[in-house]
This record gives sequence, C-alpha cells and structure tokens, in this order.
Amino acid sequence: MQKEIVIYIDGVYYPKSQAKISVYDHGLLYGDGVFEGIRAYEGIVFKLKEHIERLYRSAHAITLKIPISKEEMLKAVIKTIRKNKLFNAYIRLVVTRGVGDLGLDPRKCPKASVIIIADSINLHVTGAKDNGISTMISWVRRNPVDTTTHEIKSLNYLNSILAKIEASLTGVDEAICLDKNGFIVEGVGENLFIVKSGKIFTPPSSTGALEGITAKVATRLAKNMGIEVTEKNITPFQLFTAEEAFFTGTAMEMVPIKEVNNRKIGKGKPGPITKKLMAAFQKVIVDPNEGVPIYN
Ligand code: PXG
Repeated sequence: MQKEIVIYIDGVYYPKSQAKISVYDHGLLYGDGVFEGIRAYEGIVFKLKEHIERLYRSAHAITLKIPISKEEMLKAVIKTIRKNKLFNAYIRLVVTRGVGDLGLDPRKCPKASVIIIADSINLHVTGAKDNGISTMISWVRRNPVDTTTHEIKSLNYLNSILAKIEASLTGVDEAICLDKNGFIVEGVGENLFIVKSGKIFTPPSSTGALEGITAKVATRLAKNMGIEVTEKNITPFQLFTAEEAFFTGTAMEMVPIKEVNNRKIGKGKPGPITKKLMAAFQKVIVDPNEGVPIYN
C-alpha cells in the first residue's frame, strides 16, 4: 500500500486522513482566507518566491496576518515536499483566518492557520495540449474589482465554481468569464491570451483578472521571441475571431483554446505562436534559475 502523504498544519505534520481543521475556522464558515497553487517540476519548485509574495499580498489586502515569515513559509514548503519524497508535485498553500466564533467578525479569530499540502495533480483533459480545449463564455460575471475581486487569491471561489459547473453541464472543458462591462476577463483559474496579426493581447487587471504568475512567464517568453504582448480590453467578438487563443495557469500550464461557444478559434487546433510558446514554456519550467530546488 502506498504511504499516506503528510500535511503541514501550523507547524505540525499529520497524515492526510488525520489532517483536519476546526469547524469554527472562518476559512470554512466564511471563506475567509487566502491560498496559492504551486507546481514543482523535476525537483524545482517553479516560481516559489513569486507565489509566496503573492500569498502575502493577498493576505495584506484582507488584513490577515500570516503568523510565520516569508522565509519560514518557503522553508516549510520545501520541508513538506521533502517529507513526502516528491520530485514533481502540486503544492497548495492555504492561510485561513483561523478559529473564531459564529459571527463573521475576524477580530474574534486570534490566530491565522497555515496549511501546506504537497501532492500530485493532473487537471488535464486527455489530449488538451495537442488538440486544444473547448470553452464557453459563462453567464457568470467576474466579480468587479470593488467586490470579492479575483486579484486577491482568496478562499471565495464560488464565482469560478459557478462558471465551471456551467461549462461541465454544457459539456465543454472550461468556462471563460466576462467583466460587468462584457469584456473578457479570464478562465475560472487561468489567464487568457489571444493572437491577432502575429501580436498577443490579454485583458488588463482592471477587468478583475488575477495577475497570473504563469501569464507573466508567458509574456516574457513571447517578448523574448520578438512578439508584442499588449494588455487590452477584449470583446467576445474579438475572441471569437482571434487567430489563436490560449490559457495560462499553474494548474493548466499553457493550453490552446480550440473553441469558444461552438465557434472555432482559428483553424480549431493549436496555432503556430501558441505551439512555439508551449515549447518554450516546457523548457522554462525545469530551469533551476526559475525556481527553488527541493533537494540540494
Ligand atoms: N486566474 C485565477 C482566478 C486563478 O485562480 C490564475 C488566473 C492563474 O494564475 P497563476 O499564477 O497560477 O498562473 C489562477 C490560478 C485550481 C487552481 O486548483 C487554480 C489556480 C492555480 C492553481 C490551482 O483550480 N488558479
């Protein structure tokens, strides 16, 4: 039998089946908390420092004090992966507001809880990278920047979940969300890019999209290839008529979009720029300079 993975909760390691938190934790009662999803490739935690920085920025935005420093967090992540003897891994960092009473007031929660899970993950639809995935624009609008904005990676993901449910019920692989003005924002957990006349465009963060770490890497790779990348409001029409479109995200990595609401994107298969970027991305994720080594 395979050994159970161990999970870090507030400095203590518990076997997965015993890793539990209180039902009075406001992370559960109110979705009051923040998280990060991170990947390790071939013994290197890709962009670990950037993810930790974003976790603390999200926490700052909701006035959540993380009880350990960024350096301690980094060490705890590495230790958790080592304890589970993982080489390729998916890491989930969760910081909840902690235990409080049944009222929503966070002042009743004296101490935030830190959870680190290191496990394996595979969110890919079979053949997604080779053939592209089907998508639909969902009726679920992204929360605007003055509500529970996805710029904060908070535990409030019902907005994404509703869109995901709609995609599943419709029989497509993924949903795309619009902002309240009707411009494209992002997928449920991935940023979106389109290609037009050899140039790349992506929605600005004013639409409420998360500033994706994978998106930043993709932008850098494209620029290194001499391809212009511009943040611009994108209409559904502009998406339908794009030559190419693709998603970026920690979980999905880089995946071509072959279809939006039954409209073929380009030729309905991965286009040349997307393919070139995907190849460059495969190289960068295993580059030791792009992350933190687990074993050294
Ligand atoms: N937008 C949103 C709303 C996200 O939650 C991204 C874009 C992509 O960002 P990164 O930094 O990962 O390139 C995300 C990230 C999951 C899961 O379990 C979701 C994310 C990351 C990891 C796992 O579905 N979302």
